[in-house]
Amino acid sequence: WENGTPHVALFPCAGMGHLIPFLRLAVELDSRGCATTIITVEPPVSAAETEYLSKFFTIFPRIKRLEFHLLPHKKSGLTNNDPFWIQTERITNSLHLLQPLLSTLSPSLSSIVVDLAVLSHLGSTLSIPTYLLITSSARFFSLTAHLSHQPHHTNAECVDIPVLGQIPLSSVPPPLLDPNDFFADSITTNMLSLSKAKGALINTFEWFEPKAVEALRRNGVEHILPVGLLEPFVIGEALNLPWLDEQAPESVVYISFGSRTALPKDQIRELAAALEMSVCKFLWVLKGSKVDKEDNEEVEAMVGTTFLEKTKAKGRIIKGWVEQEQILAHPAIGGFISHCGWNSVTEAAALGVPVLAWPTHGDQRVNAEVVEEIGLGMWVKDWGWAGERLIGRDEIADKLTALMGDKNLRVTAKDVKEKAKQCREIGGSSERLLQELIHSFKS
Ligand code: BUP
Repeated sequence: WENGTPHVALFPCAGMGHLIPFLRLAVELDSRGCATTIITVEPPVSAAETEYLSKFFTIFPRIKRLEFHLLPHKKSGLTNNDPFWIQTERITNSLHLLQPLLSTLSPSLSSIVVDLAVLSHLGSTLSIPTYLLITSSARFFSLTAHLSHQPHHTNAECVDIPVLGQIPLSSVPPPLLDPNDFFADSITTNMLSLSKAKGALINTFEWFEPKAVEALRRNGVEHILPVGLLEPFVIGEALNLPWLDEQAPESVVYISFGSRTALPKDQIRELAAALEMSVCKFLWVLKGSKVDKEDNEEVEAMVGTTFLEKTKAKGRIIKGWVEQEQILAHPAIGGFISHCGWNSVTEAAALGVPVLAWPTHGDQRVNAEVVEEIGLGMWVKDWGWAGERLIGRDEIADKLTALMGDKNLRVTAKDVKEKAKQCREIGGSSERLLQELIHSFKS
């Protein structure tokens, strides 16, 4: 690295949904002349994280890796049963070991971009500018900002956020309303420390979430940087799915519930039955457990051999990691049944793929509201949170037909794609913010 090159460290917490946007940002900074270091927590929770990181550093040798070895998990009095949130708790308990590690970096750091979960601990100890990268929607960030400052500002039906409007209580993840839950505690503590951050980067763009971005700015979160949609990169080989290549344009629905959601077994069966009933072709990424290392069940046992026999010509099920962004970019894909993890939403938006939102937990119902409002997709609100009720095969098949047959949705989804592209072009709203950010790293 040349003298005077700004050096930025990026610090994602747990899970692919956090790692991927941080790595995308790292590539964006690297390609614009920043020296870049990724802090990787050791050991990661999932095999996907280990494998993805190893490929990443081979493909981008200029980006450096700083391994941060965690202390064993210390149980607190808070409720925390999610392996990825347990990892986050473990990270926060180990943070005092990070600072000495950071001071060994050369050239010394000009800035650090961190996940929200570590802001309150880290922000006060570091003497360099600290930025956040928010891995959810501006809408969800707005909601957490509001609830952290006005926890009692909810009524039986909704949370009323100035400028943004109402978010129904049914969209707020229940753990966020439980002060004894680690999720709520972490979000509140860190949101109350927002002044420690010089700015909050969000993987969204002004046109996509105008009210939420404005609400954040007007409700006291001043330095909001909607720099998205962050550009994906190719990590593996080119997509090798000959079956998909043979399908007609926009005829296949892609189904995925993200890297950390396994649908209940009976729900998997109903979804399979719906696919069998439907005339629609499908490509389904199936998961049997929250953490991939524990996912040992064979596809046959999960959906039945009869289903596989009967749907041989019209669909494929894949277990394990796929290149989702490349699949969504494939001309044969015409719809996406998605849990609405924010990265999946941004990928559908960037590629103009209509979404049938099927949120399961966390920020996903709030993200589904964004999808519906902008016209990128449809959503059956009363399907509820995962496991709340069994969604029957007829209902799913009906919605799938509606998704794949909705010509207007295809048109609006393509418009979203065009708008996403424009804001990343020179002079576009996101590109301008990214350039300003890099300029501030240099000064
Ligand atoms: Br599964 C899977 N391949 O097989 P989300 C996911 N992905 O590329 P999540 C693959 O992981 P959080 C696979 O494209 C997206 O970039 C996908 O992030 C990619 O959901 C990312 O969509 C998944 O935000 O994370 O995994 O539930 O809970 O943090 O939202």
